Parts: sequence; C-alpha cells; structure tokens
Amino acid sequence: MTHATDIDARYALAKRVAQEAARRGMGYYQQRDDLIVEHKGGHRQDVVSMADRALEDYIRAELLAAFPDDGFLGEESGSIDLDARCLWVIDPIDGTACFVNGLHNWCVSIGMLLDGVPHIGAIADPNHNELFHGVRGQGAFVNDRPLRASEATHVREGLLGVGTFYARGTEHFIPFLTRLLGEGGMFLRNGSGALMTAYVAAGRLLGYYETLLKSWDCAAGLVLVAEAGGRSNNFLRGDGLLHGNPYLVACPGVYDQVAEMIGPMLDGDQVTPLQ
Ligand code: 2AM
Ligand code: CA
Repeated sequence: MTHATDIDARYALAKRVAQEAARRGMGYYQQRDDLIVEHKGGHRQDVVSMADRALEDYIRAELLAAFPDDGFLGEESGSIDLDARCLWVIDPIDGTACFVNGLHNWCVSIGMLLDGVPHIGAIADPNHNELFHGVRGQGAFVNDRPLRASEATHVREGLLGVGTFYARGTEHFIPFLTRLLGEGGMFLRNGSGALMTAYVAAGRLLGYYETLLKSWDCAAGLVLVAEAGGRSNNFLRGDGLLHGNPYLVACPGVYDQVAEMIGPMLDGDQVTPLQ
C-alpha cells in the first residue's frame, strides 16, 4: 500500500536526486572534450556518453536504495519490475546531442508513475538554475513559482516546440510544419523533449509536438503539464512506455488546433518503433 507520506518522501527524493545528478552532469559538461561519445544505431544525432551512463547509475542506485520495491525504467540501463505500483521513469541526460556539442539545452528528468499514471515529476536544468517539479493533485512549480500553461487560443500567438527523428521526419513532420506555418504559427526545436514539455507547463511555449517520443523523455513533464492546466494526448497507450508514441502537450486553447494539424496518427494505432 502506498501512503500519502510515501508520495511526499518520493517527491523530496526525486527533487534532491535530480538536482544532484544535474550538478554532477555540469562537471562532465565542463569537461566534455574528454568524453567518449558513441552513436546509437548508426545515427549521427543519437548519441550517448559516459556521462549518461554514470548519471543513470547514480540515479538508479539512489532511488532503489530508498525504495527497494519500486520499479525502474531508464534510457540507458533498461528496466526492473515494470509491474511495480511505483515505477520510476528517468532520463539521466535529456538533450544529449546538445550536451556533447556544448549547447545548454539539456536536463535531468525523473518521473514516477503510480499505477501507470504520471504522478511525480522533477526536471533539473543546471545551466539556467531551474528545477521544474510537481505532484499530481498538488500543483507544479519552477523553483518556487507556480506553473501555468498559456492562455493563448491560436498558434499565431506564440511558439510551438517541435521535434522528430529520422524516417518519421519526412512522413509526418514536413506536412505538419507546412500546416503550422500556413496558420501563422512558428516552431522552436531545442533538442530536449523534457525541457520543451516543462516550457509548455510554464506557458513559455504554446505546445510541443514530437513525431515519436520515448517515455523517459516525458514521464516527469506530463505531471507538470497536467498540473499547470495543459492537455496531453494518450501518450502511454499500447506499449508507449517501452517503445514511445507520437506526443503532443499544449495549452488548452490551442491543443485541438495543433492536434488537427497532426492528424489521426496522434492517437491512432500503435506506431512502428524506429530501428
Ligand atoms: P535524448 O537527448 O535523451 O536522446 C528531442 O527531439 C528529443 O528526442 C530529445 O528528448 C531526445 O532525447 C529525443 N531522442 C533522441 N533520440 C531519439 C530516438 N531515437 N527516438 C526518439 N526520440 C529520441
Ligand atoms: Ca537521454
């Protein structure tokens, strides 16, 4: 049985570990010329470094030392007990391509699902000294400030975060961009799905669309968007937890407009995983 106090303790832990992992990440970032970078699946943009692996090991050890019966899913090391009621879903560095190239758009993302629903989120961005955090039903914050999604009612009122990978780029992404620009909208891609999700919760972006995102990139951010009054698609449907799905988060006033630009694949049948 998971009691309310357990949620409080996990929330405090998520914030502390995200901050400490981000602090350690900064150490690697400042020495990034010494990092050996590998390219996953032969794709130049899909990279992993020793920093990713070391930070994931640290995060997994801290979380499971405090809550040994919890489940765990991480980008770099795989899963432990996916059927546990409390399942941590983490990305040690989201925005690795930025990280290895000296661009400041990367963060540590720690989410926790309770009975399959995103419940706790902590996203630490050490380059801007921002910790985005929240708990389902208890609000979401950046540092001490409450998060609120934008009140815009049309895409032309702000910026939309976007992202895509490989094959799906030509299949879905270009037609989507054509529609967005046709409506007077404009896009931004910063390379970190977790940060762009946090920016939707903060009202800085109107929304964020990714043709296929992975669960560790958004498990934390989905809590923040819900608590900030934003909307999201049914991202975790099918085996979205393990293989990802198309992803949309947006303020309530533009969600339907953007969903229409994406078309039925947003909440359609399971997409074929890449690679
Ligand atoms: P990463 O930096 O943790 O790899 C930006 O568009 C987002 O795409 C980032 O959150 C990035 O996460 C993610 N990403 C990287 N490689 C991917 C892949 N092969 N499939 C889906 N998303 C990916
Ligand atoms: Ca990552």
